Amino acid sequence: MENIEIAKLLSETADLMEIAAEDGFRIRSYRNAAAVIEGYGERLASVRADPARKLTDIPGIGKGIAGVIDEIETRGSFDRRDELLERYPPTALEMLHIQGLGPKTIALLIEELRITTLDDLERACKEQRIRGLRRLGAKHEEKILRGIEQYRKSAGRYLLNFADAMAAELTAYLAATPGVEKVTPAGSYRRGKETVGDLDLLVTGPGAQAALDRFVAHPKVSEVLGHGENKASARVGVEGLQVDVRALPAESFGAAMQYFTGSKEHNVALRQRALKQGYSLNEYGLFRLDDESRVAGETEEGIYAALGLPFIPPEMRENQGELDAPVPALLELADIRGDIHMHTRESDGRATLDEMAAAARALGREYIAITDHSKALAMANGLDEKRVLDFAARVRALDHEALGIRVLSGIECDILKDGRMDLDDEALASLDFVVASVHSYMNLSREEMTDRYLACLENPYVKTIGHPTGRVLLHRDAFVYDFETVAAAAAKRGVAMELNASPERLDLHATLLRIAKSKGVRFTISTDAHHPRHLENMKYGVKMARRGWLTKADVLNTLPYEEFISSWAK
Ligand code: DGT
Ligand code: CA
Ligand code: CA
Ligand code: ZN
Repeated sequence: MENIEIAKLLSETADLMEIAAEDGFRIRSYRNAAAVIEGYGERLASVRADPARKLTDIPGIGKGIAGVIDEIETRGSFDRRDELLERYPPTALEMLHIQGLGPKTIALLIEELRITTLDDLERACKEQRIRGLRRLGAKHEEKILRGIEQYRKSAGRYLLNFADAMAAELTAYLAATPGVEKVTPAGSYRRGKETVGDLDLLVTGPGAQAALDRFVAHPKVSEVLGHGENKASARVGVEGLQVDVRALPAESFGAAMQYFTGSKEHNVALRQRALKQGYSLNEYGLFRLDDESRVAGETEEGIYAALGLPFIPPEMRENQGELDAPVPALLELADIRGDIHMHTRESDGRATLDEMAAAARALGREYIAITDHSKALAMANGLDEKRVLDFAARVRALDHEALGIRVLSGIECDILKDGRMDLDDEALASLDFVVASVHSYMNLSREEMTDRYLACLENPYVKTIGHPTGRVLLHRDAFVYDFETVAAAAAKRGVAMELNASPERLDLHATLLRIAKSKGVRFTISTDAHHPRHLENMKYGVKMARRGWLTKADVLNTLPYEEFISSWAK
């Protein structure tokens, strides 16, 4: 059995153990082992076959797990998994992905209501059979129904950072095949879409077909879906992301990149334009209709140029007017100078101010704002007024020269239900930077939520609205409110809107960025980092900004520090 299959069995079993409320330590050891095995460079089968070696020599694999692996290699499963699968239907694993359903509730639903499919679960909610079960009420029924809907919409899609890691690994791997000249990602991933359905990779060079053979033999491939002369498709990783790899001749590589980057809608519009100009466009090139001669195909630029168009950046290829408007000079990662929304151990972050500052400096940032949570988020140990004043004084006393980066004292202040700020004016006034965010009462009516944001914009200390729609990708929909009205008010009040660069949020998204920009809004792009590593997520924010056609001038944290500080004068 391949490592990836073993890893998958362990990881699924850990999920089932969670539903069975087994010991947390044990569950973690299964998850840990699954991660180790997935990333292990050599087949476990060959370690087992070698009398000089033991599975337990691999860090992360103890005696218990080694025994389980032996069992898996001998009969394809193991006792604990079989027991759990007898108790719980396979749908239990799916149910874990539904927002609002924890392992305890799932166990209850299965044991008390004999729920075995998502349809069962949906019916039980609609027939109001969930209320009355221990701890559960009508609210849970609504929440589960919303969760099911969300799950059905998001099933089979993956976050951009996950696709990014897989794309980087596979691109490097394929590029190392002798005779491969270029490996390029295409599809929604190249367009920087916030979630991807599958990953599309294009390969060219005399070794391209050998690269397909190598691809299907990659240790992370869990299932080969197809393997022909010019294309191979497979599922990779425990998560089962589909990857399509295509081998292409050099003379049509540009045409293929254009075609397979999409979007489909952009391609349709482009083909229509080509036809009007007397050409046909397909994945092999741009051809004259009269004599079928090839006009372009080696590069994407050549194709756009032959059609009288500038090069259209992949992020703009969504058929949202990009063929008819001048192409703006889109924002680039190198334009970003500051990162002005991040957390430390003061609230729910994982590192200290010094550690965050050092990591941000290493990424070339010139300034950061530390914006821990305010007291309404008690679970995150949010700051009250006294702690805010102390913190502001502490930051004022920092030796910024020695730190090598400017640190702004800030807060991510909760917007209360009625739109008031969670902290008093004195506390807010002591800080350099205030992000105002909604983290509670997320299901208010459209009117109430609109009024809440409008009231918040009246506060003179608020500099930017954090993650303005509250969406959590694949999990939670955006809040419902009159976005245009709020954006117009923000522009008028000189309050910016945040583009939260966390790959779980990417909030605002492209459409709303364009609407807000049309209302005169300026933007901040921040990582909302809770760990130094998250500071690298800025690149996803920049991708989304490009999808929203933003330029450097639209984004305040592209300004040098002094100008950034003075840009908030109202
Ligand atoms: P995804 O994978 O759902 O996130 O979205 P895409 O855009 O990556 O879609 P995918 O993987 O099905 O196909 C990759 C690109 O190939 C797509 O963006 C445009 C092109 N393509 C695929 N099928 C068609 C088609 O039937 N017509 C046209 N014009 N283009 C297509
Ligand atoms: Ca795709
Ligand atoms: Ca595809
Ligand atoms: Zn937040």
